[in-house]
Amino acid sequence: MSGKINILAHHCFLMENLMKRLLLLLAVLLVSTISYAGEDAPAPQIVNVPGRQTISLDGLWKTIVDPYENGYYNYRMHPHGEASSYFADRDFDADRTVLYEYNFNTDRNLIVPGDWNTQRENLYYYEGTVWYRNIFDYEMKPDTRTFIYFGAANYEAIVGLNGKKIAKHVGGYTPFNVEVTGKLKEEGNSLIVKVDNKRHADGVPTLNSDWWNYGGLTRSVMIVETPMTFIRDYCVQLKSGEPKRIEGWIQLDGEQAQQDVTVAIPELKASVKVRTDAEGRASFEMKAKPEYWCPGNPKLYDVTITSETDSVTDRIGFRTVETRGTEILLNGEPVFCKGVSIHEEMPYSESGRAYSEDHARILLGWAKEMGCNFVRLAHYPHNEHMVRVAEEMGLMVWSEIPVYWTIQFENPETYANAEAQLVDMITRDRNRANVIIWSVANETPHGKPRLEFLKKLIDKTRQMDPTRLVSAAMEKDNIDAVTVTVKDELVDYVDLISFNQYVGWYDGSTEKCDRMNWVFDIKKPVFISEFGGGAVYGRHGDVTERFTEEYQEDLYQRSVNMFDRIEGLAGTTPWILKDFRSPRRQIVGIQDDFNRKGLISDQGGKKKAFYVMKKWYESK
Ligand code: GCB
Repeated sequence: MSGKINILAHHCFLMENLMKRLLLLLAVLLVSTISYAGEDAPAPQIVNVPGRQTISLDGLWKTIVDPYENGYYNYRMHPHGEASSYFADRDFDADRTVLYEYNFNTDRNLIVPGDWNTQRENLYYYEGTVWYRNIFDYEMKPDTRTFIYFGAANYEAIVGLNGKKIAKHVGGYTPFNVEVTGKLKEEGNSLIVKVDNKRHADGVPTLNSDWWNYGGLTRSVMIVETPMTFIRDYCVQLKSGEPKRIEGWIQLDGEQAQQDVTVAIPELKASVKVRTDAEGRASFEMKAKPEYWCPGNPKLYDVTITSETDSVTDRIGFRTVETRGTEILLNGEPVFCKGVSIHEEMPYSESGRAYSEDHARILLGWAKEMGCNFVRLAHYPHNEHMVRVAEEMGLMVWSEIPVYWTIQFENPETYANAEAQLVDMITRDRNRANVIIWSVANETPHGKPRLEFLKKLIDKTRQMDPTRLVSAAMEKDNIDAVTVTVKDELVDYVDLISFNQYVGWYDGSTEKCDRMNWVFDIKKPVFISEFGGGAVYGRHGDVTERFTEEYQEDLYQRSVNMFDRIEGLAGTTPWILKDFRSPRRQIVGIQDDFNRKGLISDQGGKKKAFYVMKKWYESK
C-alpha cells in the first residue's frame, strides 16, 4: 500500500516538475519573442543608391566594445527589454544618481566605413560585438520616405533608432536598408547598431576560412531619401537572343502603384512608356542599337527611368554573354578571360577592408597593368565601387557568395542565409554589364546534401538572372599520377568547368606542372579559378626555395606553360592580386598573418611572378 502511495506521490512530483519546466520554457519563449518583436527584416533592397538623394552618415561613430554582449543580454542571458538594452542610449552624465553601466559619450570612436580590427591595436584579433552610435540631426521634408542604407556590416547587425530596435540583418558583405520614415526627429537622432562578427558553425561563411573576418560597419552608411512612391528596383538589358532590342522591368515601391513610367536612353534616341500594375511592376521592351560594352570599349549609357513620382538615372552597358562548346562568347565573339582573383583589402600598407573608390581604382589599376580584362572578386560580394569602377575600366567580373569550404549543407537556415546573400548580390549588381559570372560556391566537399544545396542556389540564380553564366570554384581530381580532370557532379549544372588547382605548391613542386595532362570529357569552357604559391616580396633564393620570389616566378612560368596545353581553356584568375590577411598564415618573419600568394605585396611591391603573368596575358 505504502509503495503505491509512494509511486503516486512520485508521479505527482514528476508532473509538477514537468509543468514547471513547460511554464518556464513558455516564459522564456515569450520574453524572447517580445524582445525580438522589433527586429524586423530590413526593407527590400533599393538599387542604384549612388544615383539617389543621400545624406552620408560616415565619419566618427562612438563605440562600445562588448565581448559578453552585456548591452543585449541580462545576467540570465535573456535579452534585455528596450529600456535596459544599450539601444536605450541612456545619458550617463545626465543624472549621476542613476546607475547605468555604459556610456557612449566617451572618446572611444571608430571610423565608418572601416573594419575595427585595423583601427585599434587591441582589436587586432577581436571577434564579437561592438556597439556603434551616431547622433545626427535631420531636416524633415514633406512627402519623403527615408531609409538608412548600410553598404555592409560584418556579420550580424541589429539596428536601433531613438531607443527602439528596428531591424536585423545577417551576412557581412551585402547591403541592406531600413525604413525610418516617420521615425526621425529634427534634432539628436540616436542611431545605434550592434555589430557582431562572431563566427558560427551554421553561418555563411562558417567557422573556418582563409581570410581575416574583419568586423564592423565596413562600408558607407547613409540616409536615402525617396518620394512616397519610388522606383526601388529595375533591370535594363539586351533582350536575350535579340541584341537590337533592350528589355527589362521596373518595380515601384509605395501606395501609388499604378503609374506611367518612361525608360529613356537619350544617346540612343530610344525610349518607351509603360504602365505599372497593382503591384507596382511593369515590363518593357524597345528597339535600340547600342554599341556593345566590352573590355576594349567599356561603353556605358545614361539610362533614365521616370515615373509620375520619381526619376532615377544609371549608367548602363549592354552586351551578351554565353558559352558555345568550350568558348565563352562576349557579344558573340570568343573571349579569353585574362583575370586575377582579388580580396577586398586595401592596397599598400594600410591593410584592412577596402571600401572606397580610390581603393578600387588602385587595386583594379594593378589588374589592368598586369594585362587583365577580368577579375574574380573573391570570396564574397565586394563593395559597389569595385564593380562599378571595374565596369568603367573594362574589366569583366566574377562575383561570388561566401559558400566556402565546409558549411552546413543540411541545415535549412544555412541555406536560407546563403540564398539571401545571393539574392542581395544579384539585386545590387544585375544592371552591371561587366558582371558576367555569378558564382555560388568555393571548394565545397562532394556529397548529396551539398549537391542539393548548390543546385538550389544555381536554380535561384538562373531564375533571377537568366542572362549570365553561373559557376562555382570546384577542385581537380587525379585520374593517375599525371592525368587530371574534374569529376565533381556539379559540372553538369554550371556553365564552366571552373576549378582551383595548386600543382607546384600544395601538390608537389614546380616541375610537376611540366608533367600534368588535363582531360575533360564534357565540352564546356575550362576556367582555372585559382593557382599560385607564396612569396615574400624582396625575399630571394634558389628557384626550389619556398616563399622566395624565384620559386613563385618559376611556379608561374611552369603553370602558364601547362595552361597552354589545356584544350578549351577559357580563362584564369591566379590566386591572388595582393597579399591579404589570414589567421591561418602563422610563420613569423614570413607570413606574419598574411597569405603571401599575392603577385603584389601588402605594401604594394610587385613580385617577379607579376611580370610572368603580364607577359603571358600580353601574348594572349
Ligand atoms: C584556396 C582557397 C583560397 C585560399 C587559397 C590558399 O583554394 O580557395 O581561399 O586562400 O586556396 O592560399 O590556400
